[in-house]
Amino acid sequence: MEQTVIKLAIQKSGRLSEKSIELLKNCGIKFVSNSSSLKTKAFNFPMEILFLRDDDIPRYVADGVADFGILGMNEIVEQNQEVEVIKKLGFSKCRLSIAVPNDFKYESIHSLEGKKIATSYPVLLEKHLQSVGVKAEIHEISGSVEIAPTIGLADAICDLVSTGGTLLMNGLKEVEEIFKSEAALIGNVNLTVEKKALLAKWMLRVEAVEKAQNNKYILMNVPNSAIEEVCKLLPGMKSPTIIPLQTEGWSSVHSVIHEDAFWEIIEKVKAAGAEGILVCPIEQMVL
Ligand code: PRT
Ligand code: ZN
Repeated sequence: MEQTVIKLAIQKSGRLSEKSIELLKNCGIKFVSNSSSLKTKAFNFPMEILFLRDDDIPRYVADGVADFGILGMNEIVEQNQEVEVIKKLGFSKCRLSIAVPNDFKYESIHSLEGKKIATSYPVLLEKHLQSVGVKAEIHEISGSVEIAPTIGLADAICDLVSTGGTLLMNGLKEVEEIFKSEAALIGNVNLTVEKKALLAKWMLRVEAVEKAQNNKYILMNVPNSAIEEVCKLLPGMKSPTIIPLQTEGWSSVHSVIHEDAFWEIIEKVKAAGAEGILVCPIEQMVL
């Protein structure tokens, strides 16, 4: 019987490509790709990877040409194809915002009434304007949206922003954020049981990598008299591991701590008497 293989579409070249490939490699999925390949097969996981323009991914997934796809939520919602959002992936974060020239007297969204707004995201913009009861003329353009006001094509723009540098360079100010975006994994809505099982296997790895990236392995030497106090400060996966040192009266204490609480915990254990604190990255974490 032929082995089931899942087909994943990722962006061929652009802002999502590197992180999409990194996500697969961190999950231990190995494959070779070069700039001219349109598809490749993983050696050690039943997965075929298709390299496409991000705009084409929702339709390919909806049609079942690909089973899964990775792309920005902005494009997923804008295209409104029949696909399922399986998981938000936390990278390529950005926002879709309305911006106006610096000298535009902007008081509220109603300042845009009757104005011309240039965007590559007409669906998301229209939805937002409707929700706030503003009627404006939407001018759809596919690129270099930020120059539209300078060349007299529009009064305002609605475009993706990450650092804000592009707006600044073009004499524009951000006035309304209308959508928050990040990369997400989408799937076909009619997956077979076999493909769903492969998805579950892959997701177990994705989640293990995600947890590992948010946690650190910490080791420290602690005088036995301070172990109780130090252990109270360390959450660990179950409880900290304590191993006696050769030096009498001292132990090595190991634990896992969340990145967010990292510095606070280090300061506290140090104050409690811990020494020689080592912090190591974790590759995978399966709970
Ligand atoms: O060729 P293909 O169609 O595959 O790629 P593309 O040119 O359509 O997309 P690409 O690679 O530019 O972006 C892919 C996805 O990355 C987007 O759909 C978003 O989900 C995400 N992303 C994250 C961004 C940005 N940040 C971003 N800053 N996409 C575009 N930008 C642009 C923005 O349009 C503006 O021109 O960057 C500029 C603003 O950046 P700052 O940092 O100056 O604010
Ligand atoms: Zn695109």
